[in-house]
Amino acid sequence: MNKAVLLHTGHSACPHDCPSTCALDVEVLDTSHIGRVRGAKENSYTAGVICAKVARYAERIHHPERLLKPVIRGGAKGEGIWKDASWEAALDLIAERFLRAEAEYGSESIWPYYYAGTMGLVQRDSIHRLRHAKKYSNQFDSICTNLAWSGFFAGTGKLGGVDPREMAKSDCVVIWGTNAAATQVNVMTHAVRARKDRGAKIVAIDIYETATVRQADLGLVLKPGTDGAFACAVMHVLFRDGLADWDYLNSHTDDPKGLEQHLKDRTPEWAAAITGLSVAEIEEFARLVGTTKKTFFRLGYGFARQRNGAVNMHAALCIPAVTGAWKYEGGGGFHSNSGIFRMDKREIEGRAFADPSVRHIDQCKIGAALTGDPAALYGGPPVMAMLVQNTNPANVAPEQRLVKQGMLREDLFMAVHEQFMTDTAKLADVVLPATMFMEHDDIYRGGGQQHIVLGPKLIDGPGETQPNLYVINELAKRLGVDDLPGFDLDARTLIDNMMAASNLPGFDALKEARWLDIQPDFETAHYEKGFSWPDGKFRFKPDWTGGPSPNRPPQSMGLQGPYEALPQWPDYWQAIEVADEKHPFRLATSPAHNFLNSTFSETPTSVVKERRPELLIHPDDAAELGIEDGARVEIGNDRGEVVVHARVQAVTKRAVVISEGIFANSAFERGEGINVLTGADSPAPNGGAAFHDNKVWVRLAADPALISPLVGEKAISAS
Ligand SMILES: Nc1nc2c(c(=O)[nH]1)N[C@H]1C(S)=C(S)[C@@H](COP(=O)(O)OP(=O)(O)OC[C@H]3O[C@@H](n4cnc5c(=O)[nH]c(N)nc54)[C@H](O)[C@@H]3O)O[C@H]1N2
Ligand SMILES: Nc1nc2c(c(=O)[nH]1)N[C@H]1C(S)=C(S)[C@@H](COP(=O)(O)OP(=O)(O)OC[C@H]3O[C@@H](n4cnc5c(=O)[nH]c(N)nc54)[C@H](O)[C@@H]3O)O[C@H]1N2
Ligand code: SF4
Ligand SMILES: [Mo]
Repeated sequence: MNKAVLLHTGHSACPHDCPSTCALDVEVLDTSHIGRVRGAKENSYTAGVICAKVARYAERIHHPERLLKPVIRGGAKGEGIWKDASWEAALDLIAERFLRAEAEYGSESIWPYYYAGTMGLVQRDSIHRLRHAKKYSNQFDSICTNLAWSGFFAGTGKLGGVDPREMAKSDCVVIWGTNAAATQVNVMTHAVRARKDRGAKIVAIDIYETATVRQADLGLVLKPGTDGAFACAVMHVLFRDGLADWDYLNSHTDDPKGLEQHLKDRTPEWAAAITGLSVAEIEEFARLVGTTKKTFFRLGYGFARQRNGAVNMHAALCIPAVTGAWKYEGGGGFHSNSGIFRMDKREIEGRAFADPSVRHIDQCKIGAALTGDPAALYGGPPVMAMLVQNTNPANVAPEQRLVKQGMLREDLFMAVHEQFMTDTAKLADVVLPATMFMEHDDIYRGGGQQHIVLGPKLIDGPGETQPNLYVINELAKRLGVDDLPGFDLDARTLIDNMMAASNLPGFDALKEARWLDIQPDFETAHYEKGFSWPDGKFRFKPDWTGGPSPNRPPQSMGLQGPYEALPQWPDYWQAIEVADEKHPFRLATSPAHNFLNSTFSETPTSVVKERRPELLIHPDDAAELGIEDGARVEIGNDRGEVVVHARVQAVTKRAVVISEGIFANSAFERGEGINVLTGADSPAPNGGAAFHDNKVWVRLAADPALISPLVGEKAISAS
């Protein structure tokens, strides 16, 4: 028990990459310690509820293994020998190596690499100011949202939808392809309210019995990558049984007659064979959503992490357009609100100095890029130096063997700014200690809701930790670009300037108000006056390859994947890794309840609760392979193989296996994580990462001594 007394309750926002962006009340114990963290009761979306891992944030912020001092590599790469350094010396070294790479290979040989460790607009996005000022290589952000966003936007023309709080006013809430009970607990808060207050039904659609499926009134477990087939059969039934809203279809959609015709042979029998669902399940769901007008479709990211994911997202989104659910309060669709915030980040990102001729490198293809694949380098120079901030690619990126092999290159210089000695930091030349969100100022906006929430500094960071902004501004000085506008500003001024440019209140006003609710009105959120295309019609027949789309790669990269083969209408598009004789199983790497990507894989309670990397396998499959519960099993494909422990449970369809969570690579027997098995090939049309779409073989693990040494380890031991 912490004996310190409560100094005051501080207010903040959860900075993690979670659609909920909870408003937080924090027990501040003294100038450097916090106690419990709670969800703000007065915030209408958070509604006093947060996940357990953030409630016990004291475990993470006061963790004994936090990085406290800059260190410089003292032994071979990855060997783990470090020398303490002053900030001055560490930053000087980074600048010297960046300038050397620039002189020898050009500015594009430096690749600042970032992602979503913090979602704060200042601390996350200031890295772009340095990038643009120095004409360093751009990053094409592909690891998370591309497939889902492309699919949603293809229908509506905008990333926005029904107010998520309206879920509480629904008669049926369909939670599709998101394990909300684990990944965004607040969805459950509002859905359960509807069930309590008005007897609403909750439906969950996943590929295994998740916590969300278990809490649902109707749980549908289908085969991975088959949601498009399911959605088509549902719409077939809606048209067949007179449950389509023709008034709505005629006024709000592009070609409903064409759609009806196209779906004629997409029968429940056809879909049952593809999805593994029964005809009765498909009919039941179709009848439910067809007769319950106030049905809220809460569409998640997870079911889009398949190579046909954009098509599946769009197909699911077509259903409320057929039933006309959008017309009703509590009805319609929602995926992300990212299109409703109009915040002017130009100064933070230094967009004024961006040079359109500078290349982009695909974030997911970091392995190929670092190992010199010309296609991944887009004709530019090799990557010779990196600043990695806010992300852990050696663990979370696909094609992990290539990523590690690249990072172990003797001639690559890599600086990592981190809170912990992550898998990525371990492979660095310089590691800089970072503050956590309560130790610096920042501002956040929701993805799964509609608030802008301030996160002011509440306590001092430990040791010599510094915020991301400090690193960027200090490097700018040493790299000779600090005379450009923006580099002399602190976080509060950057926030004030951004808010002023966006016609929104500044830091002090927001500190008082804590958050801004910028929910668009009913008419806008429900697309009453039309969808966001020139003709105002929802598109059943999307323009996948022309026209605008969020996450569209820059022109120099072109469209991605087999985009010519994209189906015209919603359909089952067999672009996934179909199981074959050599790889009879389909593997998904779904999120773990107590981690957030690789974050929290270091906190004691999360580690205890998640235990060890495991594989959920169906009892009938396990029996055929002679695998007992708890056995060491090896899973593999052409990209590699890892050993995990079997958990024999009847929670999936046959031949589907699930490995939850992104455990640290060191949690695996051979020091290689689950992303050894995932691919970095680009799905159509806008790239992305198909983390849940892997064909694999599964077998009882052989004697470890018989297994060949791995790329990363080999390189480490050879150097
Ligand atoms: N506890 C926890 N919370 C998190 C995260 C975490 O790792 N752990 N990650 C955070 C991040 S970065 C994000 S982007 C969000 C993501 O949150 P979600 O939107 O929930 O997306 P995913 O985590 O990718 O997967 C969600 C579910 O989709 C299922 N799924 C996979 N393939 C298919 C399919 O083909 N069809 C269907 N119907 N379902 C499928 C998976 O089994 C999983 O249960 O969550 C955030 N919150
Ligand atoms: N197999 C598999 N792989 C996946 C996924 C999956 O479902 N399955 N999900 C994918 C998805 S959706 C995503 S979004 C990516 C996410 O991947 P990442 O963006 O890499 O997210 P995290 O793993 O949470 O790592 C964030 C890191 O940032 C650090 N950090 C946090 N705040 C700060 C800060 O203020 N400053 C600095 N310098 N560092 C900070 C944390 O300590 C942490 O190590 O992973 C992807 N990888
Ligand atoms: S639910 Fe998501 S946003 Fe809320 S506290 Fe947990 S991780 Fe943060
Ligand atoms: Mo994500």
